[in-house]
Amino acid sequence: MAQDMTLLWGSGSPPCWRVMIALEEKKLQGYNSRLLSFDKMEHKSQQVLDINPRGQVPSFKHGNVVVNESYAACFYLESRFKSQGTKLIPDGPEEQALMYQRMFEGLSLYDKLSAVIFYDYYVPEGERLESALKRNTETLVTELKLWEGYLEKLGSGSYLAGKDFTMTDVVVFPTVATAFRFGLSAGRYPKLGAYHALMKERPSIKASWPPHWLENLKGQDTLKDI
Ligand SMILES: N[C@@H](CCC(=O)N[C@@H](CS)C(=O)NCC(=O)O)C(=O)O
Repeated sequence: MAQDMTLLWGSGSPPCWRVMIALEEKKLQGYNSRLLSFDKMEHKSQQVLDINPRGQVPSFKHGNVVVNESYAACFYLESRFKSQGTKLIPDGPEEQALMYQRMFEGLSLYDKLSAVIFYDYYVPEGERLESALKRNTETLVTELKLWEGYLEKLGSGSYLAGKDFTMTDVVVFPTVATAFRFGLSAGRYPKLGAYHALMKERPSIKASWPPHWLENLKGQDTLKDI
């Protein structure tokens, strides 16, 4: 079944990683996996543009179905392979509401994290301001504390939307892992640290861990003091 699926992806890209985790959880190993190089601008190649006119990854195709947005691809896989692998959307209305709430809040976390760790990438040299980066960092700290509080409330050993692993973990974990890769301290954020450690043991996470993180075990220290 998975042979008619193609995923074009980049190492360390949280949106790509979401789709890879979903594919693993839904037991769809064996898909055509094409790792592209951002350095070589392969995400702007014709191969990508043919599927995704934005020239972005993930670019995902299943048979004739193209679904590139990472959240959309994850929902598509869950709905198409509902009874296969891990059930990612709980049945209970309250559990479902929390799952949706947290997964979309995850986009705020991702934006706020990106505004700090990719500040130099997004803002041209002449337009960078220390005050802006400081403000972005404060905004990120507020956001991280919110997530720390959510996990605290759920109790130890919890996932992001409750006691069970859900779609929220599929889409938000890559952002949490990226924060730690950029030096976030598990000492300052112990609940997020414990969640990160718990998730690192999960087979779908191990199988999809960014290859360049494995090659170079040491990440950046951008967030070490926040
Ligand atoms: N909203 C998209 C975002 C995809 C995205 O931003 N991909 C990045 C890699 S993390 C990319 O391809 N950037 C290159 C570009 O925008 O030119 C999704 O969630 O799939």
